[in-house]
Amino acid sequence: MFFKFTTSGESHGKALVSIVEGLPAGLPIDVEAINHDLWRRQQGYGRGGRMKIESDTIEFLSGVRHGKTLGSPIALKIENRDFVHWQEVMSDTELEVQPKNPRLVKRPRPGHADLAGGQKFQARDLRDILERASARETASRVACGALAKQLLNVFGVEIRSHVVRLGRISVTPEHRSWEEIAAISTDTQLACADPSAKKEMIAHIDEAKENGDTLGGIFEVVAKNVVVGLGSHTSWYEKLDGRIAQAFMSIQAVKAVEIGTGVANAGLPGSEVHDEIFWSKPEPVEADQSEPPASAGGQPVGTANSPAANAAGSDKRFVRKTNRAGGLEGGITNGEELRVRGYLKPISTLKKPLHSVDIDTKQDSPAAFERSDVTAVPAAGVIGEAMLAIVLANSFREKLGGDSIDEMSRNLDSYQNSLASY
Ligand code: EPS
Repeated sequence: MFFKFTTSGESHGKALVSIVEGLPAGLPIDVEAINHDLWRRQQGYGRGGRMKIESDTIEFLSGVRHGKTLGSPIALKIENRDFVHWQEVMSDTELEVQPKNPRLVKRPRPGHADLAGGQKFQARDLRDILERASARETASRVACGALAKQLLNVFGVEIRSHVVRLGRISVTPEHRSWEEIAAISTDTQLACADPSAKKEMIAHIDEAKENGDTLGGIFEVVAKNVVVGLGSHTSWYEKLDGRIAQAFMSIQAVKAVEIGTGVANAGLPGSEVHDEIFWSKPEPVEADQSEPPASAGGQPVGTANSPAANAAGSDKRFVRKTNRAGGLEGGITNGEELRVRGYLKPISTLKKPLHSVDIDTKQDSPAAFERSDVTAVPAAGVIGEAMLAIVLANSFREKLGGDSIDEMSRNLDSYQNSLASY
């Protein structure tokens, strides 16, 4: 059984509902941890007024009993508190009397799904499109991702994220070690490893808000202690980098994905890109290894190969001194930290609207504006963690099978024993 999830729900509808399939039986569920991730997603600096209304928490409808998974599909619900203000506009039954303010959307926002979706689905009220295209849906992803994280935690996998760039402000140096990223409080409104860049980012967001504008940026998600051998080189659809890219690109506003130092690697010779392999004792990772040697353009290795990669009876193992590949070679995890970056375009709802056209009158008109966020980059880090967790949980299920968490753990032990004698 693979780890699968699906979400349903409109931004201002009654609730977001998700179904998660493929968690083994007997996994203890920590509801507080799920709600904490939902809270983190909502805190992101630059969110609009909506976040003052919502306070996301989950309710399990099925699949969990006495605090543990049953191995059956899990249904969970997150209420939209804002729905009380939208009951007529979002009514699921036909209205006999139209609301005083039907909040019809006729002026598509450039960059949003409004126009292309309206044309495709023949919607004369673009609200039919935007309600589902909205990033409100990512609350569901974070809840499902938090469940995936709880499976991964059993196998020692940890996932964290941080903001690398916000608009024109970048963290310097951009590469940050696991220790630096893990030291960032999970309660922060903007997870940034560089306090002075963080200050500038906040000022930049305030300035964009003042100007009625929006900002994009880059977030990085890092997974540590990922076993060697998830994903496969054998078929295009099994390559884990491809699956991660799809998962990240599906996050609203993400327009590019980078694995390791993939973007810079395209401009360097192979001798400065590929992570050389050694057979030796793993070197202790020093916190100040965050700055890669400029000439090599490489990243220091955050963690050595999984302990399972030890040869039997030896404390030597395959090691790499750099991790420019971001933990993936040939679409297979190689035991190094998984490092994935998502690049977001600025949010497409601008308070100072861009030029658009009324879909009925065809007259020039400013694009629609209701209420919006200035930036979603800090929140996107939390969503990226969830998407990476979901992809990895699926890979663990593929690799290890098993109906219960105990059976999965036994299967991992057996696989690690085979790695140890390699
Ligand atoms: C969104 C617009 C804003 C965001 C919303 C996504 O909502 P509203 O139009 O109700 O103010 O706050 O994000 C969320 C509600 C959320 O939970 O992330 C959009 O148009 O995509």
